[in-house]
Amino acid sequence: MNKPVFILNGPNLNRLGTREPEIYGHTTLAEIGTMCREAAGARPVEFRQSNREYEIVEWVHEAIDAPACGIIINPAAFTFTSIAILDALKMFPGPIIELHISNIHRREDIYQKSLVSRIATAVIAGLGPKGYATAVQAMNDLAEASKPG
Ligand code: CA2
Repeated sequence: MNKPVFILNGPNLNRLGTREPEIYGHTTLAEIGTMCREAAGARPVEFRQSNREYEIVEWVHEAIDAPACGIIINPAAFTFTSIAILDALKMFPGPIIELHISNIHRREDIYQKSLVSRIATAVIAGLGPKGYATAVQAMNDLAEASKPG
C-alpha cells in the first residue's frame, strides 16, 4: 500500500513569499506544495496549513488513523509553545521530520528551543523552501527502509 505522507504547516506560513524574503525566500506555500508533490512521485501527499493549534492536533490524529507513512511538520511558532502538538506527535508511531525554512539556531533566543526536536526522527532547518523537497525524499527513503520483506 502506498501510504500518504502528511506535510503540516503552522501559523503564518500561508503568508510565505510576501514578507521577509531574506529569511524565508520568495516561494509561496502553494508552490512549496507543488514541489512536495513532485518530490513524492507516486506517494500521495496531504499538504496542509493552519493558524489554529487544535486543527494541527486533529491532523496529527488523522495521520495516525490513516495511517500515514510519516509526518513532515513545520510547526512555525507552535514549535516553541505547543505541548498539545507535541503530545499528539508522540502518539504517531512512524517517522517525523521537523522542518524549518530558516536555520532557527542562528536566530533570536525565542526561536532556539524547539519542543518538537526531542521526539523528531530528524530535523531539517536552513535549506530554505527547498528543504521541503529534501524532507519528502528523506521520508520516502525512511518509508522504503521500514517496509516488511
Ligand atoms: O523557518 C521556519 O520555517 C519557521 O518555522 C518559521 C516560523 C518561525 O516562528 C520559526 O522560528 C521558523 C515563522 C513563520 C512566519 O511566517 C512568515 C510568512 C511570511 C513572511 C514572514 C513570515
